[in-house]
Amino acid sequence: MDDTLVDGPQAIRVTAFALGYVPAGATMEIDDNETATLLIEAPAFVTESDGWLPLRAKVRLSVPPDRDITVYLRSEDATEVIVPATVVITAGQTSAPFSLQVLDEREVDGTQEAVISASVPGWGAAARRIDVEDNEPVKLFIGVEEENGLNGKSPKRKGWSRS
Ligand SMILES: [Ca+2]
Ligand SMILES: [Ca+2]
Ligand SMILES: [Ca+2]
Repeated sequence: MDDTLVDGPQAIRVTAFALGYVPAGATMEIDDNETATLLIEAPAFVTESDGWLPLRAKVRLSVPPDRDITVYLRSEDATEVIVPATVVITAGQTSAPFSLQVLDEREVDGTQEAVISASVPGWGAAARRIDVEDNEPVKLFIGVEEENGLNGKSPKRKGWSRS
């Protein structure tokens, strides 16, 4: 079905009637051929302390759709950032905001690259990298171990340590 509408993949209900048979239905998906480009806008840097970032990211379409478009979201590293499963760009709009949840773990893991992706079946996908900075305090200290008398041989040690 080639129309001029930017309407995304559509579920077409095909119903067959035949004398003496109960109506049978089948659903198939027809991909739209009026394509639009999908983009993700999101902060380039976040920190683990940010936690819940309400509506701080956005999916954007190059042209407004003629009907509501469901965009599927995915976080490639769900240990760093969580995104909702879907967001809907309503007809006539070119963007829809969504929230980010930055996870705060206790691991000293430095800055991690978290990639989030958005896709509309038949339209391809978009991806966006978010650098998630660690918030674990890194304590530097000089430790001097005391001899504990075990064989009298425990060496005194100086060192750098992270905790
Ligand atoms: Ca943390
Ligand atoms: Ca961490
Ligand atoms: Ca982390």
